[in-house]
Amino acid sequence: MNTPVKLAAFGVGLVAVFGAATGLGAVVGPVGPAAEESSAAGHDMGGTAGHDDDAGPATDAHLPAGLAVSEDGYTLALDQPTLPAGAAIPLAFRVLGPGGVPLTDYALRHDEDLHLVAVRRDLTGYQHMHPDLGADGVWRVPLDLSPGSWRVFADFAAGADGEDRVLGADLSVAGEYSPEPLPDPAAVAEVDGYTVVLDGSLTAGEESELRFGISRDGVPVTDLQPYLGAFGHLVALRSGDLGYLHVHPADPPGGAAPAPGPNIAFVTTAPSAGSYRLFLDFRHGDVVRTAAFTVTVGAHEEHGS
Ligand SMILES: [Cu+2]
Repeated sequence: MNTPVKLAAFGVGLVAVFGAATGLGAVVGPVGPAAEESSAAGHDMGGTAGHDDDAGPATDAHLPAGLAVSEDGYTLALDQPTLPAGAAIPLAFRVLGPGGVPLTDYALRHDEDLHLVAVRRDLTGYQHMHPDLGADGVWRVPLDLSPGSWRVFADFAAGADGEDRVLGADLSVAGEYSPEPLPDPAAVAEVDGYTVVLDGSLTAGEESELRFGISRDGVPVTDLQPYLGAFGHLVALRSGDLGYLHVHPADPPGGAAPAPGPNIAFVTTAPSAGSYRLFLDFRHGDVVRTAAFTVTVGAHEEHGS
């Protein structure tokens, strides 16, 4: 496993050196440790390119998405870095593509060109929205904002390369701010009379399945409505830096079609031990609701070999 990693790192160095003469240097980035870091952060290379390590378990984990405002030449540009508190406050932003041109060509992901997730940095106030794109490349969406420091994520794929990307930007909301502690880990969440029970656990660096069972007044819900091409949509954010995890619906056993409840399943890989907040969106009775859970991710255990 070490050889391809070293070759990749070597390749980056070569391009950077040769690129200086041809103008490619700016695209590749600086030479040296920073280049190694951006190479590891910017691509899903399945490992830690640029690190000369002994492949310990912790370094196998992918970095979460959403930690950067700019990546691979794509930049999330908020029209205003500060907004007032209130309900339905208009947020306007662009995704700038290579060359700084507002991106207007997107590849659909989960039925949408772009998913916008806004969350206060204390992991309250979560909103998963689908903004409208103007012909000028400006996305607009109303947000309910309380005072504090917010993180805004744009989850999208550009039509040009179809790569999934999540960019994150800070948004300050003026006003008196009372940060809330992260809720304790719990396997049960209540929302609008629905009870959602989480089964399964996450382990750092290992693909794990999470299952959610949805009931209402003690009766399992078996007529969930499709939402974003699935019966549920899950976003996981790491406490501490709001690293954003890609979570995918799990394939039902035996190739069966997913059932409209009461259970929905997802797979993801947590990049590290620590606390995460999970936000599960599901649609029932034409209303989308969000159940939130705090989970503790355990460290990867060494497998004997
Ligand atoms: Cu979405």
